[in-house]
Amino acid sequence: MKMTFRWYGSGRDSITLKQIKQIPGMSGLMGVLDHKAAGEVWTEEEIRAYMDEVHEAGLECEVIESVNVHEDIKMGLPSRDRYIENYRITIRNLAKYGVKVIIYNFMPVFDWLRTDLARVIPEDGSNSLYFDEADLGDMGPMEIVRSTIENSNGFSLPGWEPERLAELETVLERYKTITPDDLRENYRYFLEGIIPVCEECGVVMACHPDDPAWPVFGLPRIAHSQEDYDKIVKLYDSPCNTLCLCTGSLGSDPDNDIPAMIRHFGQMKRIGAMHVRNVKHLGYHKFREAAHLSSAGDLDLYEIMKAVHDTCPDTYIRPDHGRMIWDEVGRPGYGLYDRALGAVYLSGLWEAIEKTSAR
Ligand code: DNO
Repeated sequence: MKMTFRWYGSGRDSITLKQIKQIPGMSGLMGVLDHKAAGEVWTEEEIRAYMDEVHEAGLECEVIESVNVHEDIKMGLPSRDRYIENYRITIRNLAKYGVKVIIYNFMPVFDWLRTDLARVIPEDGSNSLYFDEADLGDMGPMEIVRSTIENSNGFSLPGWEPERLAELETVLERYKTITPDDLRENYRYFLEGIIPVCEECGVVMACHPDDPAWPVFGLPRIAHSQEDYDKIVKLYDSPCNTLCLCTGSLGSDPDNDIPAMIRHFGQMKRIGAMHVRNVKHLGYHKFREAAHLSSAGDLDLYEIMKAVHDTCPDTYIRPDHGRMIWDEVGRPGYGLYDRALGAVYLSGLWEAIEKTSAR
């Protein structure tokens, strides 16, 4: 297992590489070129500059996140071939700089979605990302986009890049005629275009789940349950077609048994990376993000780490979103303190599991 951290790049993150390096047990990053629009080529020069900086800080970067898939690919428009070609070039460029896993998603329009980015947790006065479908009912997509961007403390949020959302109304309209099966077929076409390139250059694609783990605004969503992922891995049968098992995204639906899902896909060798965090269920389609500790939420992090240890021990993990604690101001979900606590807690669980299983 390699413990990693998400970092957005100099000038785009409230956190420095030095701070990340000082978190015990941190091997490197799940990196991102935050300024890239979906469909654009990530050039060698841009990748090299990011990697040089990371390596100088004594960190690795074998995982890259959010190489976003252009909406035309998801919608199956004729222009998709151009964007798939760009994606292939990006995969090759990333491979040249040591990238082994690319985390992406195939969610129409929205990446993750929340109705409050800083909901105060009454027990301790910290705050975290929160979702209540009842609040969404009053809002509508345009309004949620506005409020999410306005409340992000001046930072861009992954998946909420302004240029991606510029044509929102047109795109939402187009999706009305696209069924989940259509979306899956478009997904197959995409995988047929890119997986052979991954096989050639030793890169694994890891599909991030829908977050929250159910359809929103009537948009088709096809990656939020074990059944969904069974279909996805069959769309293109290759060890390079894997999932990024995000415990908090999938765990927003109490019907998803996360340790069982890890064992299922881990045994199949189809887990390319893990995002690990806890979630507290508050009612129907209502939850908030919690501290990583099992007792702080509804997921059993010991069972989660045990399942990883037993079935995919070589995977990459990052502590996913954290709460905002100790008066930190930063990108919602991506502060330093709570994610650092999460990383060390998960490393502690790992050490205990390793030592007891070696006996
Ligand atoms: C949210 C992140 C996601 C993830 C993308 C990958 O905070 O986990 O934005 O990086 O879905 O494409």
